Amino acid sequence: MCSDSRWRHGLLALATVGVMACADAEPEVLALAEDVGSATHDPTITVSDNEFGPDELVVQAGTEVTWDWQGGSAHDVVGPDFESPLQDSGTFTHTFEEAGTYTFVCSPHAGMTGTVHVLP
Ligand SMILES: [Cu+2]
Repeated sequence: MCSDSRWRHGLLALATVGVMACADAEPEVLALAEDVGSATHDPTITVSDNEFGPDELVVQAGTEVTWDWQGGSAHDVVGPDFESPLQDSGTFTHTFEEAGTYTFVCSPHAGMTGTVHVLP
């Protein structure tokens, strides 16, 4: 009886952690907001320890975005339909063909997130 209720409690705790992790860092494509501003002329995002700079970028559809590793630690870039290797130097590129707002994360670092707004 006692062990059965402990087991249930453990399961509930695991489920709660799972939900929180998803809400914090699940890459997704969102509808594009009206007022995201105009497209940048420099579609490059620096990957440093531990943030993306800038962490928000606006581009036209069809633009190739480059992530450029400058930090000393290993990071990756994981979006809804693209994923870089886990690396500590070099670059990664992805071309955004469809309008929308794309969130991306660094999978080892929970607070390391960024957004690309793609204009039609
Ligand atoms: Cu990272």
